[in-house]
Amino acid sequence: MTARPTLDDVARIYRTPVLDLIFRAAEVHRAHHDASSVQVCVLQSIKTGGCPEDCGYCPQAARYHTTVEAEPLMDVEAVLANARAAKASGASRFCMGAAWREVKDNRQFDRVLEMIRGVKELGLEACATLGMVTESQAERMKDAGLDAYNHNLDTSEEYYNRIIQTRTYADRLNTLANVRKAGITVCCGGIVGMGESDDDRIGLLHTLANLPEPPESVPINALVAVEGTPLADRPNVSIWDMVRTIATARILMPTSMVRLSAGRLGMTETDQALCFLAGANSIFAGEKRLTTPNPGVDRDQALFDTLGLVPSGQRSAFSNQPEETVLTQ
Ligand code: SAM
Ligand code: DTB
Ligand code: SF4
Repeated sequence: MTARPTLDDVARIYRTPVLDLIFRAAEVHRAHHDASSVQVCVLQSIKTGGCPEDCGYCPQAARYHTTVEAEPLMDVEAVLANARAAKASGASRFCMGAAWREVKDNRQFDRVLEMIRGVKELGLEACATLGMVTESQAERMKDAGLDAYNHNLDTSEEYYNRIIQTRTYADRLNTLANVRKAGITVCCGGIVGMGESDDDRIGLLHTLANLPEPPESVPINALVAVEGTPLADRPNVSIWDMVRTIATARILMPTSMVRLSAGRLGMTETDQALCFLAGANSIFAGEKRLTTPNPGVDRDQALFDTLGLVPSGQRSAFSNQPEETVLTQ
């Protein structure tokens, strides 16, 4: 797919009969990536709960009564110990998440910058998701070595204020622009299963593919419905909605990493296999994502073995790419 697809283009792709859609996405995936390779990211909650925002899906929002207990910002050493363990378990990217509305220029931010420097020293890719950031904060994170910043649009502009009222779509786009200006790669995607329509998913994918530059990584989360949040009673999303969203993202953004993010515990191995076939090439690993459970490392390794997938950096005997390409990726 060339740059600047129209809403109609995106809708046409999304509504393709699902087997054709998967086939086409798989072709695009194989033309641009080693389809046997999966990027394994470990997510660490460095500051949990007590968030002032009202995101309707989020167990960390202080206003909803969930089992999440607020915890202060972690110590640098504790985070780095976990980063070392993540590296030892085969992860190549370490992502630090904080339940903040926005970054403030204070000692806590200085501590996060130290964490970023430490993660880089371990030879891992460093990613952070800390809420809204200004251009100068993004520059300071870039100077500390940050590779990627995660900030999701979550859904279409139309559906957005049904889910979040405490900040706007424009606020989110502004943070994404600040991250981009600082030369940090952008990780931006959304959530499927919040009661949005196909048109909302199409709208989100259209916005992502039409950002001044498309995000280098696109996390697609299946809603984890958490007791106490406004979305607690949402049923598990249909796997076909996940697959269509992933496949369309893959076709629209051929060179990006498409990450099968939250919600894997609610999926069978076969469901996850369909997502990989449809072009997902990254996952979050580890027992826990931020506050909700995730399949353990052993279960993921068993799934990779079944599917012939290999964490990026380790070479597969069944790779569809020449060795030099894999090594330089
Ligand atoms: N506070 C920061 C922010 O909102 O940008 C960073 C952390 S926040 C937890 C990061 C993303 O996680 C959200 O934008 C949302 O897409 C995803 N997320 C949070 N809770 C979720 C849930 N219950 N199910 C699926 N995705 C979720
Ligand atoms: C993203 O898109 N998904 C991750 C990451 N970015 C920060 C977070 C998923 C959180 C799921 C709910 C929880 O465990 O708290
Ligand atoms: Fe806060 Fe982020 Fe959760 Fe929204 S998604 S309530 S900003 S932690």
